[in-house]
Amino acid sequence: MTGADVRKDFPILQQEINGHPLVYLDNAATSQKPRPVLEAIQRYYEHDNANVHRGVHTLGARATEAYELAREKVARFINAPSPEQVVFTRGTTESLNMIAYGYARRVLQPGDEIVITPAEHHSNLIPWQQAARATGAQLKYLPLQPDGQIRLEDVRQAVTDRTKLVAIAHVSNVLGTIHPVSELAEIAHARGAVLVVDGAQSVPHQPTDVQALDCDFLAFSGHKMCGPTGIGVLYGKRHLLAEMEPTYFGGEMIDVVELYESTWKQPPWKFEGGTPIIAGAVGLGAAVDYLQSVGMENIQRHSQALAAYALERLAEIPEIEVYGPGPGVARGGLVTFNLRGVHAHDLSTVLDAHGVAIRAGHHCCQPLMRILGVPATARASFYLYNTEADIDALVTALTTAKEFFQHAIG
Ligand code: 7TS
Repeated sequence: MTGADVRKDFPILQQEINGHPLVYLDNAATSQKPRPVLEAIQRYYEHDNANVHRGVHTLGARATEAYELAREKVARFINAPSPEQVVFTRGTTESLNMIAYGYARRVLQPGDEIVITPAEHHSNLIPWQQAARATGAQLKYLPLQPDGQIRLEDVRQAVTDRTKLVAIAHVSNVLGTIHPVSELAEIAHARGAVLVVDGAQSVPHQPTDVQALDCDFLAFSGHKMCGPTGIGVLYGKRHLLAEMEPTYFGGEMIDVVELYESTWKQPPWKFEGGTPIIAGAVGLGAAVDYLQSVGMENIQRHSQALAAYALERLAEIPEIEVYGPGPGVARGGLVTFNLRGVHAHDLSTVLDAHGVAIRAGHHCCQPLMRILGVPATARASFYLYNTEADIDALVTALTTAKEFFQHAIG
């Protein structure tokens, strides 16, 4: 049950934009929210709202229960060994920064190495740049194949006894490349390094099993998986979370506070200083329920089938250049491209006039844009409620845009 069957659950999709039915193809930036998620948030505020872990009153107990239930749901969703290994954060960016501050800066020594790829989202690149600067460690970039894939032999060569961290996106937000996380974990662990996985584009789209992947940390955002903005997750192996320092200090996260020193709660609570994102967690819990009711395997199959169909249809327009893995290679549910001679921003403006929402720009991946040799690209990204008809609408709008920009294309 995907595509047209679930579309009715998303009120925002039932509207026209510029006189055309909305075709929302910007899901890699953020997904839309189904009614059960919207209702869960509303219900929480209407019936249970209170601060958590404090008041000894009924609402406080209900809010705490709802918050911790959401943690259990997320833990099951990624097959974490225990809910205590799920830290609620504001999103992927915050999760990665927390690892960089609380873990990486503690373990990195001058001369140590952090292995990453040049295709990382800035959120999985700048925190490591900063950690390297602060500690005297160095960033080491894996070479990319022309379609954005990495080769395991290059990884084996790059990861040495000096490597403390390997950080990589499971699925690239620009190229859709899927990286072999469990193989990377094996290579990293053989050298005593820790594997950080940016799951922003993978967790929403495919079944995730952190134990099978054997990643040490996993970061992802609720808003890309039908949940609200402002809530995300940091999963970590138990001993690493125990070793990691909190980034924020204050209420909620302490055990005993003395005048000159304090001690912290156990993970995950020591990382959740201040009033946590309670309604956000409740919304994310409802999103997890919703996605599981559709089935993550179904969602994965659906997004990948739409990406394959999009590749096929875009190939009908010879002036369009597509980036990333070619047909027949597994990729995430997105397609990145350019119309020759036309800036992606101009292209997306014309598409918007036809009700088609795509993302244009550098997608927070400036180093990758330099490798591709372009200032920007257009990107259509799919989710469970998209249909082949959405892609047909995209292609029709692109054909119109091509005529509109004929002078530039030449
Ligand atoms: N990592 C990847 C791979 C991403 O795609 C994104 C967001 C992030 C990290 C950061 O997530 P946040 O929720 O903390 O912002 N990517 C995109 C995108 O491709 N277009 O808009 C946001």
